[in-house]
Amino acid sequence: MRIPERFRLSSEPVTKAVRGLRLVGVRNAARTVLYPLRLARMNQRFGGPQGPGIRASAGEIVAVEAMPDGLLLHLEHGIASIQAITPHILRVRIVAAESMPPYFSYATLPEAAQPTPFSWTEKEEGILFETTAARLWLTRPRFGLAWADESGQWLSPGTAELAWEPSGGRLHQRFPEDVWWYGLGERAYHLALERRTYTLSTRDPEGYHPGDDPLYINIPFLLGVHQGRAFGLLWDRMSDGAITLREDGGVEYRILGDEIRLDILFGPEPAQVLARYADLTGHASLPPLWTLGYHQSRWSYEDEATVREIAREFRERRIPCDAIHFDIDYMDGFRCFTWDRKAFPDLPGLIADLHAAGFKAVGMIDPGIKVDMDYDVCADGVKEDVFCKLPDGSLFHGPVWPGECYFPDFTSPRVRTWWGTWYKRMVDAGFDGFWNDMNEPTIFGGKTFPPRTQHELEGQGAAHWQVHSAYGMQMVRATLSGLNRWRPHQRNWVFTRSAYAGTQRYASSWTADNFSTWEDLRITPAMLMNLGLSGLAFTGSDIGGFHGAPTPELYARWLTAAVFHPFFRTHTAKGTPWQEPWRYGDEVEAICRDYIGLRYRLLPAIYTLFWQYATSGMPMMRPLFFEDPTDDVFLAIDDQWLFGDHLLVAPALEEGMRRREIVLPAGTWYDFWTDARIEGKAVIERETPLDRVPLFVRGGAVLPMGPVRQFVEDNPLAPLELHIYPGTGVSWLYEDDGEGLDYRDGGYRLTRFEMTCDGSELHIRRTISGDWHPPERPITIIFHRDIAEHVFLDDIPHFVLNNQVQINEDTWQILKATIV
Ligand code: MIG
Repeated sequence: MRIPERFRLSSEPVTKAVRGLRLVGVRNAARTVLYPLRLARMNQRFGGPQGPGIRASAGEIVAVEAMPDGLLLHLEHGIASIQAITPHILRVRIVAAESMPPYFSYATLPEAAQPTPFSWTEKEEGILFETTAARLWLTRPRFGLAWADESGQWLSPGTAELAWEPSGGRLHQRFPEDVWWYGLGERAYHLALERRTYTLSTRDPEGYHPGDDPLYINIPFLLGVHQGRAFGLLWDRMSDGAITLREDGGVEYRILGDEIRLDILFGPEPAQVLARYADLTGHASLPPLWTLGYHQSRWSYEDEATVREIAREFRERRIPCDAIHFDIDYMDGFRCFTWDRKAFPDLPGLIADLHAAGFKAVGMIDPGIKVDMDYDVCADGVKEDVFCKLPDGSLFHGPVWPGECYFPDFTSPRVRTWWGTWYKRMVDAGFDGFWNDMNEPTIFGGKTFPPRTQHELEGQGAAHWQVHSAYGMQMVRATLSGLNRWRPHQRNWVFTRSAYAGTQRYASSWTADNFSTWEDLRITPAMLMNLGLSGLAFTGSDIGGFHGAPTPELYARWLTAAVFHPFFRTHTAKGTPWQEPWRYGDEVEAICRDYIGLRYRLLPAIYTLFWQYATSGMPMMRPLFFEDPTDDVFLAIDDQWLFGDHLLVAPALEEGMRRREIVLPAGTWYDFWTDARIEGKAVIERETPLDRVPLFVRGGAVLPMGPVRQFVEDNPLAPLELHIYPGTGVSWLYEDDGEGLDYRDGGYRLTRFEMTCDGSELHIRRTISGDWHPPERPITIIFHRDIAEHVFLDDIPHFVLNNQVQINEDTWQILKATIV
């Protein structure tokens, strides 16, 4: 669809947008009766008698005021603003109030807003608001929105309904029927979101199956793809709501409270939308390298002897592992920041021994603080006035694991600082990373905080219902800043169960309480990809399933597929059988050993993916449509994915599946296992015995790999392998010390490989940047598929043995090879 001629207007210069009120026609001005809906009324829904069933449209635009960064629109019923945040991001706020309240958001960064030239022009049909990349129509007579990108293609042709209800707002926005939707945080659905209603809230389902909704994470961000052009919609409100993806393509949005807020992100490439989303809501930082290794967890390894035995088994069996997790039972009666001195008489000693064996320790911390005045955290919290209160001033308490608990108000900077203080004890005990659970927040009995629970909300004050979905986010913010205080020179790592838009700034996540079923395994890549398309890409699932017990086949399939997930951890519920890689017989143990080993062999490439994510918002696990969003074939595929720029993964995710079809996008691909060369676009078949995950490497790739390591710091002087897959393309290798912060000041080595291949002449230009020097390890250059006959590095001939070249100095700039 193109913009009709009547909407094409000559752009007027920005200087026209002088401050001041412009009335839009006398007829409208005479009807300036502002809608009386106020926050107080919203509150009534949760307290006093229910107001009358008012449903009113926002009405017409009554007056327009030019602001430095956009327009303020006085409506018949409410007020709206349009702001150009960047040329590619427009912010729309529609508020049921007489004046525009100050902007506040936990999701977005103030520094994301740049001075952006814009223009606006009035027409009978409405007002056209333009940046260099976006066109937004503010329509008349009924106020509504329509927008198009720079190509002129309509992304949304208009508003069907914009109304205030007693409890909140409703916006029904039209989109083309053939739009595809993705993202929306954590959803137990397929990648291409089906047309249905999704709840916007954070909840603990205590176990979920595909199709259950909502879950723990609420990221109200949609990625739309229409005829190959992508765009993003961030509906930034922390109160409960719902999004209905309609059959006709439209989106119906409902939200509690008096503001509808929509940030529109323009593309047109999916990667551009995600980069803009990361600039808007914050980039994840580089995690410590060990977090990319294999993690072993269960609820719980209950005492010292068990933890020691698990660690010993990994090392004796030569199954690589970097981290052992301590679930809630390590605590003393579930009191956070304590440990059970009977089960763990010398926890610091145990963790020191784990460290000596190359393991890191990850400890769980929940938000609920046991009501117990003999417990220092509780007594101090009461004294320091950090816990959430009810409107009558009493402390809110509710039952979770420890019994009745108080809950810190993480929306207060003072309370966040207090919370961070307690981590000193944990850091001193030796814990390396932290796991924040139950922070939806969850109260036993399927509950959360009462809606009127009071929050400080950065000095502004709010009731719980207004900030519900951001509680977990603010908890991990507090956790991370505490850790950064106690370990200022180290990368600190937290992962969280609940999250809101922007949480990637503070934490990673996982998809929590799934089941040991094939259906759950099947939906996992889709869940992880949609989280990545919502900015929270460092995530994974409980390998083998949390509730229940996997068969050996299911465990093997889950673990081998999870090698190619960002977070790689086995975890299981209390009362289930042991769930370590050696519990399923020799065959599965050997498969797990090999595939966890493969994860470690791929670490140089995987770490580079995390660097890409941190710098550009590009998720590690990418849907196939990133290759070509114009071809419908790719839009729904979610049993295969791209792991970074150059790897395509297509695991068997069904019981008994010994063969499967694989869609290869355009270009040249190499079978990782056989070096067979395949020309895409093609549908091929591969055998999938239990020990085989079909894996393909893009032609033109330099795939950096290393040896099997038992943990990431093991064997630092082993050779770096550069695997060369002939073709044309650019590859990256990012390296640094893996744990410190020097990388922020140039303490890294970034290598760029640019390969061209013209028949038998293969050419690679290598350029490096950054100040860090990798350990002096040898380098092995390994040619795949074709025989390398003559290899020159900077014009010096090198001897080729077994299609490999060994070099000791990592200095070359040009590689030339003759291949046959
Ligand atoms: O009410 O800490 O999702 O991973 O093992 C259950 C015990 C609380 C839920 C987490 C799960 C963890 C469990 N927790």
